[in-house]
Amino acid sequence: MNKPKAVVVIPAYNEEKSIGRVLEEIPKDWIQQVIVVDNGSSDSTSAVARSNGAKVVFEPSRGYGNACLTGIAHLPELTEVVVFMDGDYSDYPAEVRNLLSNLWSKEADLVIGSRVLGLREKGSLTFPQRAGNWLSTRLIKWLYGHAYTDLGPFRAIKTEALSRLKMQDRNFGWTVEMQVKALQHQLKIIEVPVSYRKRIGKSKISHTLSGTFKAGVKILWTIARLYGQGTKTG
Ligand SMILES: Nc1nc2c(ncn2[C@@H]2O[C@H](COP(=O)(O)OP(=O)(O)OP(=O)(O)O)[C@@H](O)[C@H]2O)c(=O)[nH]1
Ligand SMILES: [Mg+2]
Repeated sequence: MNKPKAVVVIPAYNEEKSIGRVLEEIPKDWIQQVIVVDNGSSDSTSAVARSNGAKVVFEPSRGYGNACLTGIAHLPELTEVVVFMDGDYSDYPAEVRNLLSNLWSKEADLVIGSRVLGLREKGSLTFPQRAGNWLSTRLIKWLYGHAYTDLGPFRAIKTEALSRLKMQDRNFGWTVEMQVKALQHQLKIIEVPVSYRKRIGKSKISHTLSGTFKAGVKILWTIARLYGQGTKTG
């Protein structure tokens, strides 16, 4: 099959224990380059990433969205597809093949890796995460008529479509911003099941009470805000 020129962007904050394994397992025949965005780590994330063949760029301002924005600012010219995945080894890097082959063969603009449709290690998605996903995707269905099953981080999007979305969110609202804007821009969207497991290293967001709460509020607020903007601008 004809393959797109695809680049992986991995936001990483203190992931020295996991990032090497993530990079090792990314299928080289599908990916032109891996960009690890070191989000101000105090450990050896960047050294480990570099020694595993990634290009490392730095984003000192913390926040998942900030790291993704910096990653896409460093895409090589002519990149056709950008893949996002986490650096904590929760996603299965080899499944990037499935994301890309579906995106390409179905001529989609955006492929969401759905952890809800895939195989999950017990405890890898917490109850508040599942409830938050359910609530957010229901709200999106109600507002836009499109049924997502997940807001997972593992996804692939055509570069040209991504630039039309003019992404802005600097932290937890990034994934939902992309999905809502994709609907507002009438992108062709598909989902494929992806597997998910417990992260390597200490949980920073989803297994902490304050992280879960902040992320949940930000996600719901982002859906409401984007809907408001969309109705104003038509
Ligand atoms: N928490 C956090 N993660 C960041 C930041 N910048 C980049 N990341 C990376 O973003 C990805 C997702 O963050 P995670 O901490 O795994 O978030 P999560 O999956 O919701 O929760 P846990 O895996 O339980 O910590 C990881 O690769 C992080 O290293 C940041 O400012 N904060
Ligand atoms: Mg994680």
